[in-house]
Amino acid sequence: MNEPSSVPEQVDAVVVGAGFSGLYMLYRLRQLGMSVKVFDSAGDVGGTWYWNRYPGARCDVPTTDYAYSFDPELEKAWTWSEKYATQPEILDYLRFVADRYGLRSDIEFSATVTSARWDEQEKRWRITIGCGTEMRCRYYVMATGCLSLPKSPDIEGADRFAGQVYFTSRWPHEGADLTGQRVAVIGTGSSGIQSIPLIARQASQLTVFQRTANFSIPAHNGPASADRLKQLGGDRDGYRHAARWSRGGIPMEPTDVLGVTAGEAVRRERFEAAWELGELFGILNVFADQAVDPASNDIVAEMIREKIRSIVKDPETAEMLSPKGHYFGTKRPCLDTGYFETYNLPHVRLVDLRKQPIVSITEDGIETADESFGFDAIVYATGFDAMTGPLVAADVAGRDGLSLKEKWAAGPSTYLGLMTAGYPNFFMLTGPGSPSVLSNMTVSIEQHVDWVAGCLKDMREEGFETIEPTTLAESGWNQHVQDCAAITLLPTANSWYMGANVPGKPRVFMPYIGGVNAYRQACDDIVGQGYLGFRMTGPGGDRCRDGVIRRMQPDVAMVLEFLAAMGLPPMETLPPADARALMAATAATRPPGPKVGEVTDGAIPGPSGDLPYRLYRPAGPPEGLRPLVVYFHGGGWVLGNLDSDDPLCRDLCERSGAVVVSVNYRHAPEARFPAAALDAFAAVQWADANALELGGIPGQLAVAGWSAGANIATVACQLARGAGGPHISGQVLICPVVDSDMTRLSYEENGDGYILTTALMRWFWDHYADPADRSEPRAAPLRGDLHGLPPTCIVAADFDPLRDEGVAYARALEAAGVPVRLTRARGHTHTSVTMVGTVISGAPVRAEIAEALKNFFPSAEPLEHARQRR
Ligand code: N01
Repeated sequence: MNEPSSVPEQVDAVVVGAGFSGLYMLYRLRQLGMSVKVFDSAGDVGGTWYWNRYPGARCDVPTTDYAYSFDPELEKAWTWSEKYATQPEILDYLRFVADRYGLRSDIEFSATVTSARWDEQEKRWRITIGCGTEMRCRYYVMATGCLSLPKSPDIEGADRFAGQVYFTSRWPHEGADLTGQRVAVIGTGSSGIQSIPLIARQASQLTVFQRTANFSIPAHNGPASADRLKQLGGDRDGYRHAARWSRGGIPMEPTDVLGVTAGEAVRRERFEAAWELGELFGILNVFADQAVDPASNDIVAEMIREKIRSIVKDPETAEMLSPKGHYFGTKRPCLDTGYFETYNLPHVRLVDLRKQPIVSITEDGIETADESFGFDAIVYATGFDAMTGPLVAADVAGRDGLSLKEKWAAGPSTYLGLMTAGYPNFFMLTGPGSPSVLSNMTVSIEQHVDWVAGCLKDMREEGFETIEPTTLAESGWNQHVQDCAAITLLPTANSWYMGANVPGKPRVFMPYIGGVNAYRQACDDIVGQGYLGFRMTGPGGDRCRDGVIRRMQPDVAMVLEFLAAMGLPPMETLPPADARALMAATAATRPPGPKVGEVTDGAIPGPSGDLPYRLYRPAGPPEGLRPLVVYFHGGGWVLGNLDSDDPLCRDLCERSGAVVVSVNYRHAPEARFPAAALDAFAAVQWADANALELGGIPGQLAVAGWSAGANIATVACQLARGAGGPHISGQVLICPVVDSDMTRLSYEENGDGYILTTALMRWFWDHYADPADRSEPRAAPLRGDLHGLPPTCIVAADFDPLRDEGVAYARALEAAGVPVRLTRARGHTHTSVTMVGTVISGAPVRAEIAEALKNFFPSAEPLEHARQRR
């Protein structure tokens, strides 16, 4: 592997980029004894800090944390002067690092890599630099950064302007003297917000063209935080370790205070503390639910708007500067120094492009729909083609000649943001699908570089020459990245995270939002499992450990972790009364579920005494008749009651628009098989007979249930079919128990660790039915005659021991001619789909259930019509 570096056209590794990531990659590859060549189109090291020299450019992560941590001696040798260092100081730091480790000798500056092609014969990359110099390498690393390709100014007439034109991302090295000039700034992202106060100091007139008002908080710059310095000084290793295993790459305890339930005083106190602290991760951590719950998010957003109104004197300007239309944190918030105050200066004006869009840039200024402006200089602070831009721009072609641009035409596809299938030995540092821009970049960079270096070392030791992810592993990771984003509000914004700032770019959430800690764990787990999801080849043979590293929905995994940490006793070790009490205690702490029009309790005459029921009527005119759904709660025939499934019933009612009647039935072991099933049938008969009184449309009756409740729901359908009525329009069976056979594969795969366990299921059966009765169709409806049953919606969850019997029931019903909709609750457990308000990823499944319910019924009949039919 270690070929002599005197052969210039062939090295072990080529790295593109000499910023934070490229420099450290070079350092680590050299440690492995590899020959390396780094190319950068810039004239010096620095990456983003080489180019972004606009006035006011600073980091937005405290510099104590925004630095390398790989060498304690380096940390001792460098002292930052401010809490947020300026661009010149950060650039000095990177120069200092390059010199300290003698890195420059392997870096070629002002050299742009124009193409990279994988040569399958040679198992090497052919790299073209500039106009034609060629180079070969075994490993090709793009350390090109996430925000390095400026977005072209997509504004009509941009090339016509005769005055000075500046881009914040390509600011002249000699600086720009704007003294006494009439200046326009277009764009109010971080670059605009940092530069506007300083440009205002020079310009005679400054006009800011704002398309989207942005959230910004004061940086309160000054000396580095004494508290942080003390922590670092006291226990550097502990501090850096905590950063590596934190959510964002900075040691910080995530709050568990919920915005929606906190009192006004707590809300205010937490917000003011974050405002005073002046750190992005602080303001993003005011409430635990602000990134997922619109109501909580709005509390923070409104408090920021209040601050803006208190700073900006002109109410109209203050209103224009107050962000609306996107949730706080869904576009990257900014840290500023006197940004909003700048608009109090008499020579500064804000133009709202939502009200008067730019029509064209002209020779001497800017024309909007309402006005013509004359300028001496225009500053574009219009952002970047983020994350994918620099990667696809580099003309990378993989094994089959397919360019990365073509492969990613519908959005980036990576394994861990590190590699992509079809491109062997091609590594991206902080690529799409990794925490990157959502984290402290330096921590994420070090983790990526260390992972790549570790991987190359392992390959060498095991005799492999190439590595590449499998398509299965890659699509699994892409799915996980999207699942993590989908439970947050972030995909709702037109942000550069979504590619929404570049016209025509696919709308895909690109960074990994699951956290630096979760991501690091996934990377470590992959290595621990023999490079799961990677194919390695070499002279000694091939090795492929195919698979998906994270299949569970992220919020489901969090709930499981939370429950495991509580250390509750397994239900099956308790007497039923204690198990019921435990279930009631945990249910008391969960969110209540959505509001519905009306909730009333009543009693049904059952076969041996009254059965309590709770009726949920959707919002709307009280006299309107609705389809009726009789619902049975879960709990293994032993546990549960009207309260246990209350949030789920509210959710079903609200989503489907049906009247839901939740019926409590007799429980085992006090009332064993077939008591629960007979109660269910009696309840359905009663509901049918009393439909009008319940607000239901006669003849439009469905049943639904979860787990054992789904068992008795479908048994009731079988009994109704056998008895010739009542007519049931459809059945919804959520993770149903339909068989007593516990040998299916899903029991083997999911029988332990996902709340409903094999042991618990056995406990349920033992309480409910004698072994001799368990194959009876009223206990195991899969074994019954399924002909003539109503249209069915079955939910089968991936991590449920009952998954396969649910699927088997769906297949058997289909074979019997019953229309079936099988909904796979991907990444869910037996219980998680029902956790309304806690497990956000369950919402799309419940939406599907509601859709199925609606489809069971013909469109609602007018009231009079229904009454006549009765
Ligand atoms: O770019 P941006 P940026 N007509 O995309 C507007 C990092 N960073 O360079 O929001 C009119 O955020 C655009 O409007 P809209 C940081 O991660 C860090 O400021 O698309 N306006 C927006 O207002 C940051 O998030 C620091 O409606 C147009 C602005 O231009 C990322 O880099 C400092 C337009 C672009 O904002 C990017 O920040 C600087 C058009 N045609 C940057 N096109 C630190 O503090 C775009 N806009 C470390």
